[in-house]
Amino acid sequence: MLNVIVVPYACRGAELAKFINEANMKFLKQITWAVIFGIFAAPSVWAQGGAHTMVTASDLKWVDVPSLPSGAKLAIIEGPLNEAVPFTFRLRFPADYKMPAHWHPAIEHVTVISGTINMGVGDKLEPTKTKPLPAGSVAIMQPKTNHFVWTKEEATVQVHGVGPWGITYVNPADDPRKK
Ligand SMILES: [Cu+2]
Repeated sequence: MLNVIVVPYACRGAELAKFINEANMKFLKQITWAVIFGIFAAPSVWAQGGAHTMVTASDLKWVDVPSLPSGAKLAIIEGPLNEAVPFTFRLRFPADYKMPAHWHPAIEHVTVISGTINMGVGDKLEPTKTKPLPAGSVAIMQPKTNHFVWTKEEATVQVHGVGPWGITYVNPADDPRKK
């Protein structure tokens, strides 16, 4: 996590202390966010506060996702995910990946960028009850709707919506954060 503090010109004494304090608060907020979502390296490409943002694929910072079964990678484009603001992120699933039934507190818009994912609705992952979604496909899941995903090949999806975001597994035993 890179935290660059730029000290403004002619800023000294109490002002400097206040400035550093504010920078620290911001840093602490980032850490809190990282702990909540179990992400330990905050990407530096976040778009915040309505700034015009242009991100190329090579700008993305891929990190592990402790809230998902191991093997998936996440890259945040816009956030933070735990606030009531628009968010955009990408998830990359390896081949033969299984994401057990789960739900989200906000609408989930999924756009398949590459590969094919297989998605279904229900309380339990059933590979025969899914629809293949190849690159270019879109899925829109309503809040608290149980759904599941599996892959045969590596696939990347982009997820966007309005936070706060989260994931709850139908069967708590499936939650890797509790293992
Ligand atoms: Cu989901």
